[in-house]
Amino acid sequence: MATDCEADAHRWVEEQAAWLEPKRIQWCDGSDEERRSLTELLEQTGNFIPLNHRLYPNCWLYRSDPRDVARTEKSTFIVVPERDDAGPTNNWMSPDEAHERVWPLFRRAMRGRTMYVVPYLMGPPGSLFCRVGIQLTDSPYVVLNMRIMTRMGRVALEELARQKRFVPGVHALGTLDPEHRYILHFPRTETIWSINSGYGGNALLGKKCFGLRIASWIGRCEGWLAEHMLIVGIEDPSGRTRYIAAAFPSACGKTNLAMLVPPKQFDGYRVWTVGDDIAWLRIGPDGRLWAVNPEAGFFGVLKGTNARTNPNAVATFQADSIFTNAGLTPEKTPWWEGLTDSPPPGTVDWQGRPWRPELGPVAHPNARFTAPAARCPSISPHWEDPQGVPISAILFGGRRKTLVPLVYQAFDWAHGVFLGATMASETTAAQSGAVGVVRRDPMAMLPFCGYNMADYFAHWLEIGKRLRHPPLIFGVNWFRVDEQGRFLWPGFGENLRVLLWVLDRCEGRVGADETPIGYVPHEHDMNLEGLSLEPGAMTKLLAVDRAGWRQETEAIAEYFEQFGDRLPTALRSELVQLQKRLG
Ligand code: OXD
Ligand code: MN
Repeated sequence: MATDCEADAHRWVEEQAAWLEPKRIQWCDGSDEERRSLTELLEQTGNFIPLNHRLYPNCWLYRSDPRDVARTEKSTFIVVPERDDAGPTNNWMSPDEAHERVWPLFRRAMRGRTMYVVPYLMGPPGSLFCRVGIQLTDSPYVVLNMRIMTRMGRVALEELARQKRFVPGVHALGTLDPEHRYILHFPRTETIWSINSGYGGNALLGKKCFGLRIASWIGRCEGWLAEHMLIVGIEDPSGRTRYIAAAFPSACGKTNLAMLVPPKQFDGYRVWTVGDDIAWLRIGPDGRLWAVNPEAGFFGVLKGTNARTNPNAVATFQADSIFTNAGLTPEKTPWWEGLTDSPPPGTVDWQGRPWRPELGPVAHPNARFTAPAARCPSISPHWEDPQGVPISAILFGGRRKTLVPLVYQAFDWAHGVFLGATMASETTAAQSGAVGVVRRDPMAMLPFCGYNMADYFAHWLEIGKRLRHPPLIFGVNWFRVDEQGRFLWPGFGENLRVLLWVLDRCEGRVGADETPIGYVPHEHDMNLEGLSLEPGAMTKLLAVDRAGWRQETEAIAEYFEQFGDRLPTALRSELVQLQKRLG
């Protein structure tokens, strides 16, 4: 006997099929057989190219449409009756407009094509965090990616029978025309529609659409958090592991931090990867914050990834992975900027053209790998624990050339929420648009919050009140440069030094300088052994430039304006106090 939820799912699939009019419907089971047949089908298109199976077993290179290479934030909408409920930082559409203007684009959108029904899980099976999504799609590439990024197929159908509801998502490739591209989220009905893109966050609906935008709204209603955060465990030589969750905007090194390899001076330390992009966090019965990674794979940025910067990622994507928009060497291996010094002669670029420097980069700057988390050498033995892992510290980081110190600690939870709410970063290639412009990206959730950002801040403040043992909150910035534009901090594995200071603070083992912006490390409390920095670099990295921060508070005041009365008074008062401390 089908449960109500299963019956609802079947009814919904039939209704959608009547509108989309696919030639056939295929329910995906996640089997190897299914993967093989989808792969064969895609290979026939010429855009899905088998890689050298000796060097990259079971790996493929995919070339997307050149107009469809990154998340398109301008096409991404929160659909709720009142504009104010989407808030000033989201694109808003009314449900009526969505039905009148966007739903007709889906009419017969799958004509002559197969509609894949992709049941998937977000969260480990059997966990309180676990949710079911069902994505309809006419893209076999999307199915193959969802198969890596989520627990997909039979396991999700089994869970469906146990759940009361699922998150429906309809995805159609359409014409890929960016002018008619829409990624719509209906938080009230927990529904997603996406048309005219087949790329990443626009099309793999489990990730940003469900995992963050819809889940952030569900979390608000149910009292938990869905965040754009990596989760990493640090094991010390005594064998004790503590966990940190960290929010950074796209393409700021989240995957590298999640898979960090300790520098050689840190013998006996191990770093464990729990997740690299999304954390769902709940208050545990012990009053601490517990986190799971709801995904099952990594959709990481290739640019700059190599055996030195991220050996764990390189080992992860060495098999069973998909490379999107990388170049291709004559040896049939993928190539991207930063993999080696220069591409081997005869390399073709991400669009399949024999590469010449005039053509621009070999790989698209937002070229990605899709790889199973279970393949990662540093994957935590606890990454699928149903209750998640306990979080000792939360980091908020951005890409800032100036002003923001390497690390500083918020005075308390409310100040930490202020710190997250006001973080800013220079834009990267992960989103369409200009690169390198400083924009406010609160909690790195600017493009991912499914409701009014001011209410989201209030929700964070509420969570803090309910936490008996809240994690400490820190700001970090790996991207400071000197007058010549050179990075002051080496980053990558060396970031462990910062994480250890953070954990020392959590244990109350070290003091700090109380500055107007928060607690800043005493240089002697950071383990800098074996690190060769420019003379004076540490002083610059830890300096608090009062005049610069005074200007920053003006920019923050202006940015807060847009939230009007909805901005929690606690944040306004944090700003006033900061201004006072700055004098
Ligand atoms: C991502 C992103 O793909 O943040 O993770 O853009
Ligand atoms: Mn991300």
